[in-house]
Amino acid sequence: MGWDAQDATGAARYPEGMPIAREAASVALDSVELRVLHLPLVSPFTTSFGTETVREVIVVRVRTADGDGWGEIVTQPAPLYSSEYTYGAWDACRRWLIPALLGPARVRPEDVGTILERFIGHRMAKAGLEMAVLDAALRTESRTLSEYLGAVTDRVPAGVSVGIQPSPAALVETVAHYLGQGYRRVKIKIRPGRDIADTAAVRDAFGDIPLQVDANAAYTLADAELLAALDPFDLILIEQPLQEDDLVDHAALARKLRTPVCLDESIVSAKAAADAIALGSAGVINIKAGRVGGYLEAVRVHDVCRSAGIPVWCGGMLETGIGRAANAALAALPGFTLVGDVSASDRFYEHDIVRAPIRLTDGWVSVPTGPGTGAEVDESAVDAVTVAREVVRR
Ligand code: SMG
Ligand code: MG
Repeated sequence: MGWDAQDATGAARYPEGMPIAREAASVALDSVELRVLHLPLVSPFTTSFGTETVREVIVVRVRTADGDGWGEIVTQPAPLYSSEYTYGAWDACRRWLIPALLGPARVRPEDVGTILERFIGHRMAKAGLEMAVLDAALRTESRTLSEYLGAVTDRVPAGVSVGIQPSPAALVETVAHYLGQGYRRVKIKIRPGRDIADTAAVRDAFGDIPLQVDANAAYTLADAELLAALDPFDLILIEQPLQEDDLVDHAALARKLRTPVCLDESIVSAKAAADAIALGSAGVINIKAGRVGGYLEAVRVHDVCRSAGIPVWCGGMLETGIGRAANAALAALPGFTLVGDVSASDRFYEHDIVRAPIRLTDGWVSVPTGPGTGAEVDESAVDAVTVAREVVRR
């Protein structure tokens, strides 16, 4: 199954996919291991929340009677992107979520969400646990995550998310570096004071490249006029200009802008996506499995958007090779008609924790073909960056 060429907006068209029955094997969980990793970034990543130089992330390993599965909890160290944060997720997992999962004799990946439903929130934690169970279950069936989720293509175009740089000139230099590597769409981070001039600098330097901006909730509706000044730059979209819970204000803002408004932080579930669409708060939606509580809910968000005619793209949370492989599979679903933040591992990491890190081929990323997520974890690489470890047993 191939891809059509991108159109001028950076969108890519997919062939129609056949719906699949989504049911995987059940597994008998013996234990769940959590590790906090500190993975150094190749360069600092600055957003409207601040700067990170090390990716602090949790990896999950489930041990089952039939083999292991790995997942990733994409929280940040501090509750800035969302209310979740590393050691909050850690505590929720060890105290509540993992004991609940270890209750039944066997679990199917499709049961994880239901088992954990009574615990409010903690979506990234739930997503990482579900991913590990899904990985283990699909491996027992020698099945790929992409086939299970309903992928319709074997490669996805790569987009890069570029953090705020010391100056617009430095931003142009950084963007040139990524374009040189073949990235097919550029997203730049903006915040008040680093918006119009940065966008203008990139547009002036590179002409009509597919370009979009991400504000990470740094503005209010009072900034509508300022944000309308981005309209002349022909951006694909502006991502999450206002606060997470500002659906009504986003709808008001969308009416004032020519640039499509895309929601990221606000879309925490398929229901939230349906609400945002009904309110007119989003013309585009960014799908991140962690933010919505797992890859299964991510597919439900995709399905809601697809039937409403709302284009989606796959977001990123600086994933390790585990989540990066899973994202490549998700991004191969038919509704993902815009280029996502699906990048090569070396965009963030010199040493990933998997044996075959995701890489770029002519600006594309291959959808993994191995069983489960397709990521083969390099345990010694994991050991080298582990700063905390706990095993919760049945
Ligand atoms: O994984 O390529 C990536 C990062 C993409 O910009 C990215 N993510 O809001 O979309 C977003 C940010 C969240 C990162 S946590 C500050
Ligand atoms: Mg975002």
